[in-house]
Amino acid sequence: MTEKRFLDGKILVKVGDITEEKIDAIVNAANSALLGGGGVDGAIHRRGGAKITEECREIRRTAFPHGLPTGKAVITSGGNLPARFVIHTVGPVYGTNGGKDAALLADCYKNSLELAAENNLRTIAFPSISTGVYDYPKGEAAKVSSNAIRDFLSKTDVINEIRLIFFSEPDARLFLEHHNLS
Ligand code: AR6
Repeated sequence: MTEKRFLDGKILVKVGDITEEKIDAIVNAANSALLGGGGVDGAIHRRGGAKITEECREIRRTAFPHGLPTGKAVITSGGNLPARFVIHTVGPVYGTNGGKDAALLADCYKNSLELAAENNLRTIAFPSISTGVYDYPKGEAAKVSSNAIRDFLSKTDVINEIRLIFFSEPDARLFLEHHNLS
């Protein structure tokens, strides 16, 4: 699949491994413990190294002793990754939030983008949050994420580029069939 751009070129849709993105920030689909796990979270902590995990531990200790709530986002350095920073957010476990899955997934995108903008970061890459272990249907997630991103870009111009990184070609195609970017 060739890469696709939307919204005046500000959004790039591509297939790849997010840990290889050379960019201001990549977003991690974490869990509330913030100490690593499987999927993209495991890959980011593995490649990023102990510095990221240490910073996460400190965030837990000082700000979120009971864990990062679903939908919220925090930032650490990028450790050994090509990305300068990692923004960690916790997606909803699909079907366990009393009908609030979509609102919580939208919060992940909105809060991650706001945190990037607050830190004067211009470029950010997202994985498809919650669509792995957390079981969010990929077509529905495409609608929610694209709406949240479009809303954010309509309000601020701090962010120059948002890359949406899909781990497989079928996942990227599914996004392209369901998004609301154009
Ligand atoms: N680059 C880009 N996308 C990836 C990569 C990668 N390196 N690896 C996986 N994906 P998941 P979740 C895709 O399960 O559903 C973890 O154990 C993957 O194909 O990583 O939010 C955490 O610790 C899928 O489309 O995250 C949490 O406990 C998407 O990333 C829990 O899983 C998200 O899949 C979070 O579950």
